[in-house]
Amino acid sequence: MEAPLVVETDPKIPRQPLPAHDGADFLKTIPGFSVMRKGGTDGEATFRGMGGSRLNIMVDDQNVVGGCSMRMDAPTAYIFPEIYDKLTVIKGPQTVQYSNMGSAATIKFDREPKVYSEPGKSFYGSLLGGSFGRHDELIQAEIGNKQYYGELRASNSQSNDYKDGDGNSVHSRYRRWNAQATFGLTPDENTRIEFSTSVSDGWAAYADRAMDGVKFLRENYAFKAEKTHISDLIESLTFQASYNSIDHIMDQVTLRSRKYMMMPPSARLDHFTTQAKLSSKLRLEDALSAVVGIDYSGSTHSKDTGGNNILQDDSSFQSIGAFAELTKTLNPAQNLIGGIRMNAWSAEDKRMASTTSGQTRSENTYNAFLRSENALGSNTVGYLGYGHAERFPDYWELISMSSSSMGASAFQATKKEKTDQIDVGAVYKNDSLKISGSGFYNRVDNFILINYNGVGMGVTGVSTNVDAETAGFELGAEYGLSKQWRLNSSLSYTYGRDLTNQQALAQLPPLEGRIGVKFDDAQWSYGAVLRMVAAQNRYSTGYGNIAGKDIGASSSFAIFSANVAYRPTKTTRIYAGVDNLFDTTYAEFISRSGSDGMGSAIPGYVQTMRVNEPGRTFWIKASLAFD
Ligand SMILES: [Cu+2]
Repeated sequence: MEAPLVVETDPKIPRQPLPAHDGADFLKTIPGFSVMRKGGTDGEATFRGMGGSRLNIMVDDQNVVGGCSMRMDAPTAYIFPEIYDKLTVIKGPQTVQYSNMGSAATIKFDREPKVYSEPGKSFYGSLLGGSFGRHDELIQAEIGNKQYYGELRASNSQSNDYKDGDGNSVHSRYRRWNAQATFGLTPDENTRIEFSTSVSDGWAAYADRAMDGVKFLRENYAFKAEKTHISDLIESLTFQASYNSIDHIMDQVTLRSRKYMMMPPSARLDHFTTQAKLSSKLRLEDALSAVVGIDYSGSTHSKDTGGNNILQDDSSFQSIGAFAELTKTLNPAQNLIGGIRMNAWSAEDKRMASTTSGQTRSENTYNAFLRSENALGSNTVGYLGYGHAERFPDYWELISMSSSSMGASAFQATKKEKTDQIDVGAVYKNDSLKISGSGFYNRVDNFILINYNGVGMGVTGVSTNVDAETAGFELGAEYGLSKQWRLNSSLSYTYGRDLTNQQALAQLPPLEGRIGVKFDDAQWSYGAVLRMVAAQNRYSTGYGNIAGKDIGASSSFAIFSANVAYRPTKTTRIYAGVDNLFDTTYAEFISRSGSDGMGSAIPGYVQTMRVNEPGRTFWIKASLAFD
């Protein structure tokens, strides 16, 4: 963490433990994030215990939205971190620039297209091999000159079932591939017009449910035009538009022997999303700048009725928003940043069998924040902010989780969620020591809590509104013992309470700490990481979010991992590591139950309380870059 509020990192640098080739596993290496495990990939990321649409997850400023009504595909399932150039996490409701404002955090995976002053080309490639038949391949090629540029990025990742620390195979094999192409025109220094397209697909076995994902086809088209240095007032004007489609099929046939004759053998679900945004950076005075804009997003979800492959719409959502975010420099040591956003939402229930079939609901949401960033002496920067974020319920909360066992729909009854949050933090830096801390407290009115108790045939969970509060912190320290030796550590915790039901707020991860040591002489480096997680005894069985629920207490664990890296030339890197060296058997508190969703084992696999994490894993990775 370089700044107290914003975490930035380079997704091309390997992480430990080795992430699956998806965004959630990658985020897990950042303090404050946890991942709910479902199998080998497609885990659900949460930040400070908040997941789903409380996290605004974007690639190149577009929202990615999964298609599965059973939440097989979190947005991060379609994000392959290594093909992006930069990952940014903005903690708390402390920006209003992006549509579907995330009340807990804003997470951006971005490409940074090269600017060419003369003809050039570059290439980056990496190969990875690991235990359990894991192998990843990735290429990125760029070419351009003063007038145009082009990019190709492609990746493939595959793994067999992994084994947990007890040596039991987990139903978790997967494959994902992705290809994307970008073409840009730069007719002059201040103009950029860019077209991009990407396609990805894959399949994944799940250890926590009765079905597996056999198709996750995503197609994406995006257009972006940007003009900079227009006048003294208008620093830039940007227009962007995108189209996304997800075609998802899950079944209980392809990756396992069929078990439930009363269930449809397969289900198909499609999600189409269009987004557009016009924004401008303004310089109002020397010490006052602004970003203002309007945006639109619309989506339609459809599913087949019982495995017949005939798609019918079950819902549509629209939102139109406007925002302004201002930065005022009061003096060299203090900036004030504030913003407001308004969105007009509407949603239609298009399900045939629903007590609210054909009904529409329309509602506005309002967001605002204000924060002060201060230099506190020469080595310390700090901030204090307040944010108010209103969140319209998402597809899963309004449609997937809206029918009670009595058949009544919560489509109209589920209220929008309102978060009021205080964020505070500071970073201290000198030559050998860096200490950072961030903390928060919030009160959430109408927190959308999913109640999975009393589920029946065809009912998974029901959206309810409760009042809740959470508070927590992330701390980090890095100390240089010498030029070559560095120590680092982090600690994170979130406490939460459901004030309506007078119980623990569900799905909050326990206290977690990490200690790392690294030796680096510029050619060779050696590192080791100890990750320690406390037991979680605060839980509310049967309550949770759109992706999972509490199933009981969890035990503490400590996992030791080690790595070595070698740089034979300036552009070649070879990394190797062993994760979970002592082959410990463990599971994360928020992970899904290790049964088939009907309370019994998947045929041929051992049933565990939760989906266990991988046991000892060896991996080696090589990357090569040249211009
Ligand atoms: Cu699915």
